[in-house]
Amino acid sequence: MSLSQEIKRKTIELGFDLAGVTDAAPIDARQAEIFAEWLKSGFAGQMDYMRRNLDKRLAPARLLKSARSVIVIGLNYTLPRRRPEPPDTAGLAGRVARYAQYEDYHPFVKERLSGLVDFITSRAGDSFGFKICVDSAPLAERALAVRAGLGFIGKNHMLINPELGCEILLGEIITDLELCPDKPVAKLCSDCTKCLDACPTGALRPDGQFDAAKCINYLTIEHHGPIASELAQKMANRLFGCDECVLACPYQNAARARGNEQFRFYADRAELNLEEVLVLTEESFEARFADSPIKRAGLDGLKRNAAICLANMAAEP
Ligand code: B12
Ligand code: SF4
Ligand code: SF4
Repeated sequence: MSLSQEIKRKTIELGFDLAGVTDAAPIDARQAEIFAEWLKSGFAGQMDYMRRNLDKRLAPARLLKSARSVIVIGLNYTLPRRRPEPPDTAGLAGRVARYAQYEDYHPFVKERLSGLVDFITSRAGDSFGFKICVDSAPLAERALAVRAGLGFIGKNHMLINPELGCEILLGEIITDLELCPDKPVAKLCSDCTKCLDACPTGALRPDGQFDAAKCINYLTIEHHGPIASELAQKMANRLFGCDECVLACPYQNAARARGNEQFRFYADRAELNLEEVLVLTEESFEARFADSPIKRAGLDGLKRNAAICLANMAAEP
């Protein structure tokens, strides 16, 4: 068995659902262009970090000089089929995006990728260079995942695996080891438009661009300050994030439930009581969400979202 095959087998043993390898070449010119157009159109909203380190984002070798290969992993976060009912929120439920019903995936994925580095060391010695990336590194993760054969990019802009659907979190090890690259998957959306039809705000534009500044994930998690009223109304009772374009996708509907039991799921984070959110203190917020992606919104952001959800509920006929 080649080192690349051994690494992919070990990746699955470590609890990931997908693994692939690509070379460390920069992402192709068309995708770099998509990225530049996206920034120019103002679709990044207040996410200034997306404008920084652009050279690195488009070329793994800018993150690790000696880079030759990138190992890309996928972690399935489809909800467990059998799960406890969320607690009763007395008609005051604020909905939480599905990835945030699990523990924070960043440390979870990083820890297991470190385990994979240990395994590679046991096979190839300790003289290789590597860099572990999960989400926050300036790296075009979806573009690399396509190249590593994990799936294709759908009209909902998600990396979609034909068997596992869209609910896949990504992580990478950039390394100077020469590994055997996988081939991209050729599957497409054809004439389906279900995700575009399902998007409440028009963030998924008919011209194929993604206006992140209108996406409810952006508004409820990344955006600071007030939310424009026409967008706030479209949040309905979405307190943190949104999954509509993912759940509308036929590939997601056919997906298997999560495979990794160690990735902790919290049934009591599916919906939060909005009035309880409004009375959280910094201490109670920290204590409740220390291991949750929800902390990313910050206490002020979460309270702003809760107030909008309550106003939307009060305005319902
Ligand atoms: C900024 C960001 C956001 C922003 C903007 C999202 C966006 N679509 O750009 C906001 C806050 C809105 C967001 C939301 C979500 N995010 Co986010 N986000 C990121 C982040 C940090 C950067 C993404 C980025 O570069 N955007 C800029 C655009 C231009 O790039 P892009 O969409 O990746 O597109 C590139 C390629 O897809 C390619 N491409 C584009 N079109 C096409 C078409 C074809 C045919 C091909 C081949 C290639 C291609 O070119 C582009 C340039 O390289 C990444 C992590 C990372 N470091 O990459 C996570 C990431 C993309 N997010 C992720 C997730 C899970 C989400 C949410 C599902 C959260 C949730 N609710 O559960 C939503 C999904 C919203 C959506 N439909 O995209 C996952 C995606 C996993 C997957 N299966 O795709 C990532 C990879 C994080 C991770 N490590 O798992 N996110
Ligand atoms: S996550 Fe929601 S708001 Fe964002 S693009 Fe998808 S459907 Fe639209
Ligand atoms: S819903 Fe349809 S158009 Fe959208 S990503 Fe899925 S298959 Fe593609």
